[in-house]
Amino acid sequence: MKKKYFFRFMSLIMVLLLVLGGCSASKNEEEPYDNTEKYKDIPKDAENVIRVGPDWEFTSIQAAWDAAQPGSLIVIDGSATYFDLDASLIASGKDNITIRGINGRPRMEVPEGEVYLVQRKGIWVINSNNITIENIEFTGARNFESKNGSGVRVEPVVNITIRDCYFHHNDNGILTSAQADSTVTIEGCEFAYNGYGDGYSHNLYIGEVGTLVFRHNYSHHVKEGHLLKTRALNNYIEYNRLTDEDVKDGYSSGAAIDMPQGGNNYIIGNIMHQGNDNNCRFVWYGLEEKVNPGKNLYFINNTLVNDHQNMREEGFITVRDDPDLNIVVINNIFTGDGRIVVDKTGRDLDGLFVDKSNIKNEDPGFVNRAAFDFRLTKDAEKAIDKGTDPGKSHDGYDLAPVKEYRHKCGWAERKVRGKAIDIGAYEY
Ligand SMILES: [Ca+2]
Repeated sequence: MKKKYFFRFMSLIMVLLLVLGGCSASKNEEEPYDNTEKYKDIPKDAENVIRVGPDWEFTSIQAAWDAAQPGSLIVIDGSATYFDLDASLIASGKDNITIRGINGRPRMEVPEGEVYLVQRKGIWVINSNNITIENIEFTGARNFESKNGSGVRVEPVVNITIRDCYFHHNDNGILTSAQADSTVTIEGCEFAYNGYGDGYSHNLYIGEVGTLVFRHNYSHHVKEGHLLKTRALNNYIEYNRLTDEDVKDGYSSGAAIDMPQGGNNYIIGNIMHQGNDNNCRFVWYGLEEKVNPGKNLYFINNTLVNDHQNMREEGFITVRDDPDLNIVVINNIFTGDGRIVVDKTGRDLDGLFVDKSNIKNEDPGFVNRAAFDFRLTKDAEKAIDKGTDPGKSHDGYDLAPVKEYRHKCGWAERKVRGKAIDIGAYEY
């Protein structure tokens, strides 16, 4: 073989080995989701950019807001931490503004023991419409009187998007007011170690808004409150990881999802876990007196794992006592003790809801249950190709999952492989 051809041949072999090696590595290890590239720098085509940072024209977020106009992009240098006054913001007087961390994730912090909060409400108080907040960390929002300090407090405004943010060690991560014509969109965020500990503050608490869209978030380790509490009329809760994990120092959720007013709720492709302690509920629907007009609960392709040892009489899903409820439960894995759907009085609703292709009280074979990796192994025969096409909701929403949660705070496309859709939040 001529030298030139020999080298070409050898390079081809090397490429093949790399490709094959790459495939076998990704089969068993979940590659961490990474979006740092997205927030590296100011986009080249961005107009009306206002910069905050130690080396830029503004050092406080509020000063940057005051200089902004509708349509502005406020960027915050992520190489710094911003404390108290420099961190705080009352967003009011103008709409349609994006605030984004770049060059790392900037941290807005109220140091421990201090009580500095805007209007005693939050590190940021949003009183403007159509605001987008991206890639910011909020920590230390405590109000020792109301016990309701929030990383971000949203007043009655129309539409807010909060993306790729991290909320930890606040009374509430996010707390929003009621606003019927508003859509609250929260995606790619992490919530951890929030909650005062009295059960009235939560990793996040959405008021009575029109619609909540909650996608590929990771909510875990809340103190006594819920991993997600929402009073929205319509809730699209898709492809999230809502897990208690190891229960210690009182960080244990009351419920994974509490929807006290019920509504039209689409819960698709989520992973949920409850640990072994007193609080062991997964989903509450419409258990308060005031309820939303919608009576539809779609629970599709979720994976729930209950590590509580004494929950046989409890329900994975607890709903109010109402014969008009439309409860549709398809393609879910329920691992551990518990009935699937019970009402508030503890009555088992078996036979009174749509119940198709669910795995009940069994472990179908997860990649690593102890490490909360609930993807399927090849031995998960009861789950693989055993799902049912969930079809559409009463209002035409496509119920089949199109994504999967990727740790952490990310997602990947979900395509049906094999003969049919798999049961649970992951397609093998
Ligand atoms: Ca399949």
